[in-house]
Amino acid sequence: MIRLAEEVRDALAGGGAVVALETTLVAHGFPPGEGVEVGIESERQVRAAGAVPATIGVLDGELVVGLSEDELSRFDAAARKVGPRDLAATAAQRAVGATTVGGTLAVARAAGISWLATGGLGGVHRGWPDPPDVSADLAQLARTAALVVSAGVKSLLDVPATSELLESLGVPVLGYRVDTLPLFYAAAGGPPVSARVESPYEAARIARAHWELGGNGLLLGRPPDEPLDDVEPLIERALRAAHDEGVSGQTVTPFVLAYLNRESGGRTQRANKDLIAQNARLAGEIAASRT
Ligand code: PSU
Ligand code: MN
Repeated sequence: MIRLAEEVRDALAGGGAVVALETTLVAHGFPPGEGVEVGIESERQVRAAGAVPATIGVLDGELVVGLSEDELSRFDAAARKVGPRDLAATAAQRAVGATTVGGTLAVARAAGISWLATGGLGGVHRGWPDPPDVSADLAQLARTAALVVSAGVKSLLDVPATSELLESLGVPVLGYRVDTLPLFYAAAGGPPVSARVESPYEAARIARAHWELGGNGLLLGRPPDEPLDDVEPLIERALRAAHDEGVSGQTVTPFVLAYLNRESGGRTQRANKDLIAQNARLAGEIAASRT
């Protein structure tokens, strides 16, 4: 059921550096057509760092590890959003499945990939327990020995609550040259990280030590190079609009992202694209660093 691209298989067999990339952001994170470009740029960044990208998604009945450009272009808004629980059904039903971080981690683990890059991790929604929505990304990270590089968690979530839950689950939250978890668009103001790292090499060393101890997932928060520090009021307005218009569940994130993009004159979307590329680059550097 799992199909590895030849390049990925060869790299893994040679003990080489491979970085898993998700497809939910490709299919559902950007306006039609633009997500694929973001996915391709992430792959380029991983390569520039000296590692091999493995973009993961469900296609034609298979869990594909290392989608080709043609295959990637089939991930549009019609794709299912696939978390860990959805992988088997999506493959068996031969649907196109865009994997979340959680879904991607589950496949990466089966393929033997230890590094993953994304924009923002899922987590605890604001207002919990109403809605009682906690992303499956967290539980999957807690049971997968992999390091995820992100700009923190999705902008619309409750970041302190997510950070507390990660602590309960025993997931180290590292900060890349910062002492607090980045807030996606914004760099400062988040909860403290459990350890600060100064280099890709140090991040890789900590991850391997954690795995040697039987630990599983780690999160590494990398603040965007050009943070937007004034979007929080806009996020609150977007969430109120979603609530007022009865938008809930899986459709909240696309609604909020589109709202932010429109109201910020495109600034949030540019920032989102940039930080995804920066995270991919860093994940590539960590994967390629020899420890
Ligand atoms: N961050 C974004 N946009 C997204 C996501 C994260 O800015 O679309 C995706 C990621 O794939 C993440 C997923 O794994 O949302 C989490 O979704 P949920 O909260 O439904 O588990
Ligand atoms: Mn959710």
